[in-house]
Amino acid sequence: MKFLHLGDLHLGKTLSDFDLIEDQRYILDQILRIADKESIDGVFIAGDVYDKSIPSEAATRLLDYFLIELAKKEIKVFMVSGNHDSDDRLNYGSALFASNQIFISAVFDGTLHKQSFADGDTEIAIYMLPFVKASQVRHYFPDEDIRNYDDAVRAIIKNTVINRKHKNILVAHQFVAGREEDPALAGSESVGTQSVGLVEKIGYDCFDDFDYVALGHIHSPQKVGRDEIRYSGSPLKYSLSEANNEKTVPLINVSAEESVQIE
Ligand SMILES: [Mn+2]
Repeated sequence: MKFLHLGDLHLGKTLSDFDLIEDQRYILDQILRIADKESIDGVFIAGDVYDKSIPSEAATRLLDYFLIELAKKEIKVFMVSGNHDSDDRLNYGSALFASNQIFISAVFDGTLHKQSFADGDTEIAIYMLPFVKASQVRHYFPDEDIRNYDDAVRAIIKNTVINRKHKNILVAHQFVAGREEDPALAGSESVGTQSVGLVEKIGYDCFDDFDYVALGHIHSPQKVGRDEIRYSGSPLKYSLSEANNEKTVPLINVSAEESVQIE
């Protein structure tokens, strides 16, 4: 199966007084064209779907348009919440949307939910982790000592049964890094996040069970630790720190082969 990895759409964003909605529609149309041309089976949307927890009407119309166009092409959607999204608002209608292969996981309920698909002899499992803080996770795992983001995500994965014989993909919106300070992390969405440093970071080694990790949160496209743990980056430049970014759309080909192919 072939997937596009998107994140940090920030629909409804304005830069100062400049409304980006037309630029956002333009870039989503380009992504729809890529999806057509490459015969894409599914799209990951790794959080920060909207820019604000109460999105503008124009932003909700644009997401509606994008999801409907994908559904018309019978492209599956795997969407999780980011720190800019309201969990409950993004979760609206998710049980109904699932019947159109639009899978939304925006509220953490104690379980890392997955969707599984057979592709020939290959079973592909797509796990969706909404944006979580330690305080949202702790009470589900009373036996674990959960103090920070790293503890929280590790506890969730540890309490999830993952079959390594399958191709396992995770969609998540978190601040993931190596154990060391990584200069490649320049381009995070906020300087504030970077200055907090290791406290907010999740070590990428907790994702060893996954064949691909589709991350959102950092707006510059980059891998973290290994090629298969990746930030797609935002589709448009949303801050001066992204001025020199080359924006990309990772295309992930998951097959029976040992490793996933990334273009
Ligand atoms: Mn973001």
